[in-house]
Amino acid sequence: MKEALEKIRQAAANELARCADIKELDQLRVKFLGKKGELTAILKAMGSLSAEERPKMGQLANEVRGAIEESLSEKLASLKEAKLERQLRSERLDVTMPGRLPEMGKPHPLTLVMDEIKEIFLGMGFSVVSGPEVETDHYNFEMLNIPKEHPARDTQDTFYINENVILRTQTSPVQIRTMEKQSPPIRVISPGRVYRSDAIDATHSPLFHQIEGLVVDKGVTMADLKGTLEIFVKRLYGEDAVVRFRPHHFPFTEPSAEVDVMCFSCHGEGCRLCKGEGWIEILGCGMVHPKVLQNCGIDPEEYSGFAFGMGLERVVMRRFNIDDLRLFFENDLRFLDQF
Ligand code: 2NL
Repeated sequence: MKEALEKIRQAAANELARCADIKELDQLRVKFLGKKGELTAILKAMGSLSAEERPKMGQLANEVRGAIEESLSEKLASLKEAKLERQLRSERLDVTMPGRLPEMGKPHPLTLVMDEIKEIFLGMGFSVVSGPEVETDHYNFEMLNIPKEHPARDTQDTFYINENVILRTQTSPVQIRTMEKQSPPIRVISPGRVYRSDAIDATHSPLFHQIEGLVVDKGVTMADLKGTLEIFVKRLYGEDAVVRFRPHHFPFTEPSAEVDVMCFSCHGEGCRLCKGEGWIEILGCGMVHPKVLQNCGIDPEEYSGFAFGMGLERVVMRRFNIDDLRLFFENDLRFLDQF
């Protein structure tokens, strides 16, 4: 029996030394000290010993149990420590590492210049109005004195939703709606998206942006139109910008004009930028046609007004020397990050 106890002590010491994880250690505890364990089996057999032998063996058995228990708890402590050590190593944080830079967004170049243009007109007492992009033939054409046979109304040029509903081809319908609702004096600009049934290339897009403006009051003349637009162009392009008005035709204004600014590259000589013209066209304008005023319930005998319209993309392209309009709509950050 003594040899059996010594064997258990030795076996426990060997197996504990080899044991490398906590679960396995628990299995060893059961194996050596459990109710069905090796030591318990020996204690049960103690009854067959003589009265002389029993206490000695009992003492030895207790000693072996004590030794195994002590080794088990030492081993448990060292396994736990090793586990914590591993965890600390694998979860180590380097608090000195630089932080990740937050990616800052920025305004689109079209938004940038649109805001600048709005700001110029707000500074001259205009307010900004907006309206639907899906419009009726009535507001987009009829009210603007655009005749039935006008090429702009062709299905080749305009997106038709149905016979009477279209995508607006200009932002003028917003100003028509303003004149219907508001009585003069009116000083508004209407910036926004407009649509034309064009194939996409470097200078055309089925979606682009327009800024239109409208002033209606008593005694508004062509001089007001010229003064206002000249100030606008100089604020946009610089005080030394040279402006010229050139007769034109629009169905909704009479008289009508186009506004050119002298080419800043060749100063009127003619170069590649202005295609040899010496001048660059930037907007169309005119005195609001009496029929248009009348259509909106404004008496043309009492009131007069001027209106103008310009395309935003072309202004932005010239400002930043951009040669392909498609860049505005492709969301390529290599392009957008430059502004
Ligand atoms: C251009 C020319 C223009 C207008 C737009 C307008 C609006 C109303 C009444 C009369 Cl409600 N006219 N707008 C007038 C003249 C020219 O735009 O070349 N746009 C890109």
